[in-house]
Amino acid sequence: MAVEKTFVMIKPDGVKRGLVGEIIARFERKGLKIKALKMKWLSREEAEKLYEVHKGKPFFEELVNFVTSGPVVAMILEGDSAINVVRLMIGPTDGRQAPPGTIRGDFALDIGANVIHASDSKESFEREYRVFFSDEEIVGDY
Ligand code: 3AN
Repeated sequence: MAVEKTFVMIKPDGVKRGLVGEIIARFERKGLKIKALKMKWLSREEAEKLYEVHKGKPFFEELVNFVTSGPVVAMILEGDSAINVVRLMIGPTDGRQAPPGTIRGDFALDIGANVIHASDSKESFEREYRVFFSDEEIVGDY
């Protein structure tokens, strides 16, 4: 399989609850490499850009309000099949449906406040990471 990069964002609920270290530790233990890492409080414009595919959906306003309600921690992870591997590790969107052992399954009980976001495709990755990082901020091989 191919080495890929993916974009991950620990949402304001995850940051406020002190789950940043726990979540990053899971990705490191899995063998994924951190290629960029940043804490940031998103503006409305940035949040709308990040979630532009959901524009027009009934939960869009709530989603933008939530993701701008506190700082988030964003990162780029790299590894074999990283996009799919990270999606499996975070679990389904609704924390109530997410299996134990997944990040949402272990830490979320809600569909909106679900602790973490991760890109679902190469196209999403390409769009999403640019909301946070310039190409110069992605470290080289180590
Ligand atoms: P995922 O984050 O699992 O890829 P998406 O892309 O379907 O889920 O949804 C993006 C974000 O929108 C989710 N992380 C979630 O916080 C929010 N969301 C999705 N569906 C709902 C909903 N029905 N009500 C409230 N928020 C939602």
